[in-house]
Amino acid sequence: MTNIPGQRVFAKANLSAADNAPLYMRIKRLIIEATAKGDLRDGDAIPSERDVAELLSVSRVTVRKAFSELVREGIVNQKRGSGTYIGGTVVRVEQPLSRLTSFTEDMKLRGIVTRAEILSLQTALPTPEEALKLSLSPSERVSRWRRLRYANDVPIAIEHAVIPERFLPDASLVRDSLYAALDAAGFKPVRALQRLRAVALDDEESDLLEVPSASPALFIERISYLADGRAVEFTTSHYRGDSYDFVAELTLANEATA
Ligand code: 16G
Repeated sequence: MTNIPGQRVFAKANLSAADNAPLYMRIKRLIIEATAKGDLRDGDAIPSERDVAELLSVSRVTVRKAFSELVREGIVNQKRGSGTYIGGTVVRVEQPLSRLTSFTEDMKLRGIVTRAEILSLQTALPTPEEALKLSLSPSERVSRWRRLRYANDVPIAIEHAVIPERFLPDASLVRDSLYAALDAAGFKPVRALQRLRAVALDDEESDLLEVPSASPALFIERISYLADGRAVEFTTSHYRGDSYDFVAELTLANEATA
């Protein structure tokens, strides 16, 4: 058995027989308590299923059940062929709700490497909803990008952006950043309205985001505007529920204006 930091936690452990909780829950609790006490830290390796089973005199099936729940809850992550480590694989990002930024800018500020995979790109007449959101006449064409956004190589959002063609006549110019392309064309948005709600991902979205089917996600709709008031972007996105915290600053309502 290799000597790794997590081994001490299990070597000292005593799964109290007086405890009524199922064994796998007691193993989970052991790991969670060790992280709370600082005995196990982010990035620490924990012993293999087989080693934990041996150290605690329990079956491997029990340990597997505890590990798979811990993975699902983002407390540990498993790297194929390498082992189990404390901490989730997904970066967790805080986005202030009052600043208009792009995905690329948001991530760059945090030193996170991003990329965008274009899942589909089309230019067509707007749907009635798109025409309404972007205040377009039904004959004004739009381009639509469906992109999978990665943070440090982990897929964290699916974005569907709709932009009137007149702002970006050559849709192929959009590489990693839509806002950079809009900026280069002289149409970077300066203001946006955003609404968000919780949803469960469908099977296709779960596959793309590499999470179990029906995992929770944030559905976000953004309409952004140019300084002259024209709508330039209508984007709907699904963000993995475990990857983004949206933070809003609240001030006490002034009684005179409330
Ligand atoms: C953000 C915006 C999205 C925008 C994108 C541009 C949210 C919820 N959405 O992801 O509306 O299209 O940034 O990013 O914040 P890009 O310039 O990196 O393509």
